[in-house]
Amino acid sequence: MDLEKIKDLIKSDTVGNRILVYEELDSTNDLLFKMGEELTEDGTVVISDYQTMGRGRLNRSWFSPKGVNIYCSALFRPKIGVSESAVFTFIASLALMDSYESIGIKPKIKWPNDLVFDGRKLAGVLTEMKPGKNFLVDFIVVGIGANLNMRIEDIENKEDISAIATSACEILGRDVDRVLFVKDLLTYLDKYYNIFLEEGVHSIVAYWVNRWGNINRSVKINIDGRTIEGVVKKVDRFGYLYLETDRGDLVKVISGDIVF
Ligand code: BT5
Repeated sequence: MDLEKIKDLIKSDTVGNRILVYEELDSTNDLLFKMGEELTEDGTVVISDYQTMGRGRLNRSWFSPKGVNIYCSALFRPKIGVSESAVFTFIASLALMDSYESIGIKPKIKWPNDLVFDGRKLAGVLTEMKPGKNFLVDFIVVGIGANLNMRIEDIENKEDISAIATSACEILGRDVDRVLFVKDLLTYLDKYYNIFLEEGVHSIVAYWVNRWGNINRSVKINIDGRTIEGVVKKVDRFGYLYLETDRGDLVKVISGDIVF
């Protein structure tokens, strides 16, 4: 399988210092989370060519057809409080943005965890955390699903996905090299992880906010079926949004889905 080649290409000290590649898994996040309980090193990466039970947030599923996209997870052992773990979703989005830009695609970030192109979902991030002692993180598993060579015409029978998704090959009109894409992705994850280690959470939030580009813009957010609208005033170190509504209230949004 071509993805095996990635093991020879990554030379970083942290992200990808150990890479496990599988033909098939239920979910890369599930395997790495189990490994994390047994003291797996910071930066360990699991990649699978296919997932039978790929997961999104809130018990949603992540469609993971064989041999076309990237499904990978990375384990981190940062010294941060449990409430700060959302910064790893930001680290993954930044790495994904840079990786897609390297192949000529400029996606947009959709808070909190999506990459979209022309309003269609190109990639998603699932960050899961094991709490340790004293409200500190034991470990974090960041799962990344990146659509590369999946053809929307091939998944027309999966209407829930084909109506909202896109992929690199749909945008570029040609297939992309999955190995080179994962190489970039892990290299950029390592870059942003090191920025986080050297400069802290604030620096990553600042990079992310800058790329997101929605400060002082009006957004609509769906929260459990209710939509609220307001102007984004800030994003804090926990990844929460602060919206100013037209009544002048400042509302803190912890989770939800941005509506276009
Ligand atoms: C996400 O959740 O976007 C996080 C996706 C993370 C997937 C990776 S793959 C490697 C690792 N192992 C796992 O088991 N998971 C991670 P969320 O924001 O909840 O979005 C889920 C929604 O996206 C679904 O309900 C669908 O509407 C849509 N969706 C599912 N599969 C998709 C795909 N391949 N492309 C685009 N949209 C998809």
